[in-house]
Amino acid sequence: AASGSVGEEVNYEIIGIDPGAGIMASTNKAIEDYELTDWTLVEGSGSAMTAMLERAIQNEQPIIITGWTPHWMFNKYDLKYLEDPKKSYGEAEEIHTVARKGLQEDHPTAYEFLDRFQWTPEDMGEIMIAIQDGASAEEAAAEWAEAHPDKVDEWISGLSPVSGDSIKLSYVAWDSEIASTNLADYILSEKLGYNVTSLQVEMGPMWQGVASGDVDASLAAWLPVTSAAYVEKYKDQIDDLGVNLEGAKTGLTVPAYMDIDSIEDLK
Ligand code: PBE
Repeated sequence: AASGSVGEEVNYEIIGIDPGAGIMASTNKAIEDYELTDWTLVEGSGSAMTAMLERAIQNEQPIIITGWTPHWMFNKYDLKYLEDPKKSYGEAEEIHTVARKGLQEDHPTAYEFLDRFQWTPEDMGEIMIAIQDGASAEEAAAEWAEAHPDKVDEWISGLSPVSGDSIKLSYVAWDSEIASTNLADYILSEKLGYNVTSLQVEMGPMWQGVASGDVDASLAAWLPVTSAAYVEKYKDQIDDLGVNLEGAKTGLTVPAYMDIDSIEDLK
């Protein structure tokens, strides 16, 4: 396609998600880096974005979205990332678990589990696809845990269960974090005896909650690029427990049938 036509076909709109998400900041950076002055990044939510993607694909229409992996949409649809030669979205991302200061002393069993917890994009994908196929997030997480006792044992072996201590997790309603947080919630409550509350919040409050100590932990810290603004702001007030998933990625995403390959083609 001639380069100008893609913009006209999609009304110069990139379909985004919740305004606080890191991928929105990266996309605004891409708009600057690639001088996409005519383009608008449309705010919404992860679920509104995937609904629009589904509709576009059913009609074989063009659409440009803010995509990330792990995400079930890459399993369900034939999608491609647009190349990003200027690295507006960075390189590979990893997802870290962050905790409030003092969690290790106050709840050593929960802390040790959260510190050990690490899985793969394929593992996370199994829960996301089960949810997409109609299971509730709680059911999908419980079924995954019961189907992978070897992995769960690695995370909890030798830990002493507690009797009903409270733990608060927080997460944003992105499909990847719905999967990880529901699994951690299940293991902490069913295998380790905690009374777990998983709070669904916006991204700013999620970081602020861990930094202030109102929340014990979050499994949703995408690094180094996606959460950079929050890490910069709160790094001295949180405890970074390290990677829980390697091989994540963010970027502009289109259906494979679209005749463009690079963000540069949008100019
Ligand atoms: N995401 C999924 C998040 C992190 C997890 C890529 C939508 C973001 O901040 O953009």
